[in-house]
Amino acid sequence: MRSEQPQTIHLKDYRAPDYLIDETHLTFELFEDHTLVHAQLVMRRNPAAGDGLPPLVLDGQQLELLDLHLDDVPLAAGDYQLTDSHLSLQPTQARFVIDSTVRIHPESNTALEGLYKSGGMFCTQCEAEGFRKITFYLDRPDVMSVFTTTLSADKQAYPILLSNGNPIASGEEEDGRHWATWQDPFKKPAYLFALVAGDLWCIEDSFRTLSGRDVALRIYVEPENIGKLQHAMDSLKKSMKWDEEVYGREYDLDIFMIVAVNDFNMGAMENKGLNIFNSSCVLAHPDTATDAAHQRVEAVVAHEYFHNWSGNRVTCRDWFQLSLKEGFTVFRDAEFSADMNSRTVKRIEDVAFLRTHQFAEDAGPMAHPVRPDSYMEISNFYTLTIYEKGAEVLRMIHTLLGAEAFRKGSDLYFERHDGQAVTCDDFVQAMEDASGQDLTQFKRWYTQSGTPRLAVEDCYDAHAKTYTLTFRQSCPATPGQERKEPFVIPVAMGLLDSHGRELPLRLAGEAETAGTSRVLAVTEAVQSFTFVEVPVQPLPSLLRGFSAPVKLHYPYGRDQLMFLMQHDSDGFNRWEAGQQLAVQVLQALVEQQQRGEPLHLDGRLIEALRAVLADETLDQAMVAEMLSLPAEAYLAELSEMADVDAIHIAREFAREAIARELFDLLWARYQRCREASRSTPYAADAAQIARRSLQNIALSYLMLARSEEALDVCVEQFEHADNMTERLAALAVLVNSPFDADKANALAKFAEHFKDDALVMDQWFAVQAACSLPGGLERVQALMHHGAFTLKNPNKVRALIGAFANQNHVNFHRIDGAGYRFLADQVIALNALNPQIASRQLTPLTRWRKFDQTRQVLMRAELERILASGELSGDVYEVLSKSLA
Ligand code: 0A1
Ligand code: ZN
Repeated sequence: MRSEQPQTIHLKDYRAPDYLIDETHLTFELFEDHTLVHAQLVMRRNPAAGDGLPPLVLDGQQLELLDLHLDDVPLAAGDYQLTDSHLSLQPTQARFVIDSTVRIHPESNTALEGLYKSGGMFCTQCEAEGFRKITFYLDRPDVMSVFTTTLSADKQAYPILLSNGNPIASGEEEDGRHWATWQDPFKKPAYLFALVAGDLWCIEDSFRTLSGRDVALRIYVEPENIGKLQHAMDSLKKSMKWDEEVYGREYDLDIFMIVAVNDFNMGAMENKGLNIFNSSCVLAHPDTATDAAHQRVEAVVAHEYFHNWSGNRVTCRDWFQLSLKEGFTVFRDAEFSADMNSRTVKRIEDVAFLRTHQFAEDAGPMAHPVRPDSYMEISNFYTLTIYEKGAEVLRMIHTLLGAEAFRKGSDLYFERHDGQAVTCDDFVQAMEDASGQDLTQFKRWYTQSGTPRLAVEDCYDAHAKTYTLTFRQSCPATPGQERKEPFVIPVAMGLLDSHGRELPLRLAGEAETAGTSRVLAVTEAVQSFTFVEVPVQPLPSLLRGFSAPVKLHYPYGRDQLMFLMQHDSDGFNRWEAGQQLAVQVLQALVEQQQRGEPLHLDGRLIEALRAVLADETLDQAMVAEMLSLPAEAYLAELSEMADVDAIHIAREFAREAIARELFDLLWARYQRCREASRSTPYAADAAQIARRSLQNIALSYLMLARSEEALDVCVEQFEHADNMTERLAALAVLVNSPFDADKANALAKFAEHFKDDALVMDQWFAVQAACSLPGGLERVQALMHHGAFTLKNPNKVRALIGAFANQNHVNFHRIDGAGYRFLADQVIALNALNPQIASRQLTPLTRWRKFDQTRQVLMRAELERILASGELSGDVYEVLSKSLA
């Protein structure tokens, strides 16, 4: 909790640390009602930080100091200063050893930061600044040390004792306790420290690296989940191989461990050699996890594994550089997933997510650059901008340099900076040095916030056979940044003739044509590109593969979009044309609704989808993506002022029309998919995942017919599916249907069957929380009292409160403000338990500027009420103060 106003920390104030820690020796004595931590720090003056011996200021919070020695001499109260965040003392020599003993209370740590208990096990979360809640330390990523860790605990309750690196010794004590010592040979910052103690089982495998070393792989869980680990293990081995093949990166320790814990603030954490995962990102079994969950496990296992190089071997100098490791690692895991699954579908999913959520962040009060200039609470900066936009920045470098030069750049980066804590500038420098390209202007992507807008006009000169594209870029003002300089925007593009054939591309002044798809680098505020020898008026396909995170505006007509849907050689842009067509049609419906007119749907949307459904040659996953209308949240993001009710009505109207007009086609495809499901055993492979996604979206349309025959197939799928993907989809469709008795029956059966599986119950909560039928808030309030719900488990909070506030727009934005009041109450309660989770749940309220006057007033009032509610954490305070500014 905050005892004084939180301070803003600025990048410009960065200074190298005064002291370094060469060795860190830790001893943990774990007990049920407290833990003793002894730390021996072998320190020296940092030669790079100047002369003299400044005071040593160690970070430390919520620590009860029991004992302190400097070079074996006990220090008395007058020899040091202690505040609630620091311990200061005066060294007398350039080299010295500090010994401290503190008492901490993991058993009552509900913030899940530092050392805490999740169920019956001890575990840690130290990124970003959790280590200071474990012991007094220089808790900053540019202080890297070699760690040796000894843990001792009751042997029966905690038979497994783990930490980073390799096990080097273990033994028993007389009183039923035992101990183990681990040593990590690699220097690391404190945020990568981890320990685990518990009654855990593991599965074991091994991987032979490219240089022929055998690495032991272990995944630990509580015994009841031992049968749900194979998918994570397979994903880990694929990741290790991929990183060798694509980036030349070999694993470096003899053992790699993953531990699954139930209470975790984020997805997972890349602690050196000992990754700790939210169980939702490790456990996967066809009976209990959907295809999407399987894919998430694969992606998160890869992400954390890839951090071993992009994050651990080369780490961040300071937390302003967070995207150095996160943007790069998200880019790496996205490419891995693209290689393991369908590349186009992966890109569609990522872009839909980015445009809906990151663009909204960029347009809101918490907007910040990929490399922020300041923050109050670093936990608030694990954002979509740092992660997802950061990955887009890396993707653009990849696009501009080409795969080969990019690989040279990453090799140079890893080689040059191995064992160091560096900056985003160092990364870009390596890319420049390896490629010979100047990225000075490109670096504005790191420093300027906001989503650029790119407007495009074209002109065909039939006489001269030239075609000119003119780009105009601009970027809206964001907090602290009124004016922006032009970005470097790579625009991948092609030109289509009236038969849908791709035209060869040659720019004026070029000697030869350069294929039929190429990248234009837009660098000026206004810039034209003229193509020569263009035989006919072409239709441009722009921003292929979403080559830059911008809002593109080209005045496509609906017929042109239908044409691109059919003919564009770029799969992503075929989908994008369909989305733009749907957006245009839905926006027209929203306007009709706002004017009080009867709704009239442009039949071209139906015809376009009919063609998609009828085309048996298309990948089923693509068909499913193309049948999915843009989400309400995306339509809201695109609006100047979001009319949640009109958007919901318009979108439902369109879905019902599609269901009615295309019923027979949907029915036929559904039946064939379901039949294939019944006759083939489940596998989480790309072909089956594609089939199930088509089947499930078809089912959701069929049920809009509200007919008995649709209900029958839905209930059949719910009852007889042999996997969670089909079962949960059927449940979700039932929950959103008017068949109250079947719905209640299905919900009750599901809960009875899965009541002991926390992750499945999360799905059960989320499906109900997201249901847009009237009465949503009351249903959520009732579920808060369900025996399986607790505010102390972040997954439960996300499943019920998060799903309601983020996915259930009509109910959350109820015009009487009750949804807002509910969320504010939960944030106030969470603030006292878990500030990081409290602050994250606040996000929907921070977007108040998007809504009408009545809602704005109601939302602001709730933000003000939280602000006035008492002792606020720095996390919540920062978000509130920026949102109300
Ligand atoms: N580095 C992790 C994310 C992470 C960040 C903070 C955490 O606790 C506050 C936990 C995990 C990743 O990128 O996966
Ligand atoms: Zn990460």
